[in-house]
Amino acid sequence: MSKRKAPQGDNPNKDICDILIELAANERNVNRNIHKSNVYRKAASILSKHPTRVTSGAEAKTLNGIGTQIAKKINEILSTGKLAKLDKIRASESSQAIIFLTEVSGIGPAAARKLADEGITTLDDLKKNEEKLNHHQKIGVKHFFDFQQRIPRSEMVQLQDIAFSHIHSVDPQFIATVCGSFRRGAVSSGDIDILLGHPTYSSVDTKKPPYIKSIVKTMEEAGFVTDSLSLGESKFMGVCVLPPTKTEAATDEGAACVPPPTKTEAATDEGAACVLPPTKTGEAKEKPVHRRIDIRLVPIDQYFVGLLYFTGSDMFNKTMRSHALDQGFTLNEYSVRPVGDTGVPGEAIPVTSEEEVFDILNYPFKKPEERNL
Ligand code: 8DG
Ligand code: CA
Ligand code: CA
Repeated sequence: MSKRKAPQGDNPNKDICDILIELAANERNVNRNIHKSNVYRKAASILSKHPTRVTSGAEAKTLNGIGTQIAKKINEILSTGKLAKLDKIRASESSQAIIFLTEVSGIGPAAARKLADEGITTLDDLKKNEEKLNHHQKIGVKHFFDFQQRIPRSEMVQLQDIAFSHIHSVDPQFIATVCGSFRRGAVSSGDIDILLGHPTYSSVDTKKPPYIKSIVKTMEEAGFVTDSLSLGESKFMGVCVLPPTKTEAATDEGAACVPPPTKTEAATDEGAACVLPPTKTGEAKEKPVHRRIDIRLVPIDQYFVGLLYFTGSDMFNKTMRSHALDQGFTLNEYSVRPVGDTGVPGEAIPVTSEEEVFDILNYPFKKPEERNL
């Protein structure tokens, strides 16, 4: 999951949600208690959709997904404006270091603790200790500030168009969908998630075709993909970037760089930032930001179950999986299968659309935009 989450819009309980999200990050990254982390995340997600300000823990507890412990914390926040538990976490240097380190792409909770124990706690420390980092983590450090920024939807559309043109230049028969938060209609996304299928590749084929490698090679040659984090037969994780615009290209050659449009002396000092000239709309343009890209190849008979899974949200997936179990089915990213009396899953049920999966599970169809749990 990408580490930057979308900002919440109008939310009368935003302060409480922010605290719960911080507690969730602490449980996941510092205590490595995924279950507790998910309990806090679910509570924050439910509360963020509540239309009015909650006035007590008891009121919050009437919402499905908020239990006694969280209700108590809500009472404390409402009466004191803060939470002692969180103040303690914030005061702990080692917790703060671990939480920061896990913001770097490729550094998980275990690696973060190890690095923090060795006294490596800042971005500078990471840069000075590159030999302790694996390839993915080095790229995470290199693009730290870029990866912190969410991708506006307009740029997602551009990235999608470029990615699809490369994919279809390899073979026009590929079926590709940008999933994740983009497919759920988000105004911004953490990364670009592409699901890929090909009509001639199905799960009966024992050998995986080298599609991903051919596509990534094409994207690298075009300068669209700049770094690879991992490249396998069914999954690529990497970095991509929009091509520079004409003025940016000129600047890169040192021709069109102008001083910042400000009259302060400091700004015209030697070494002051070089900004790109205003575009036609009058806005100064910045260099394109490097973005995380994931491409997953799935057999065509698993495409629609994969589409459902990779569209998410992960909270929605959890809800759907538990609903499936209630209905006597097991659902994952590969298949939907009936579970017999013995508890052993049967054969995958063939599906040719997302709607069919909802039908099988007797769950009212939700459009992607309705899956933002
Ligand atoms: P974002 O990138 O805008 O932050 O959000 P996202 O698109 O919803 O999240 P993502 O981390 O890029 O994951 C894409 C989808 O993959 C997600 O919506 C649902 C599915 N997914 C899960 N569980 C997990 C998981 O543990 N890790 C990842 N990477 N994906 C998961 O359901
Ligand atoms: Ca995503
Ligand atoms: Ca992703």
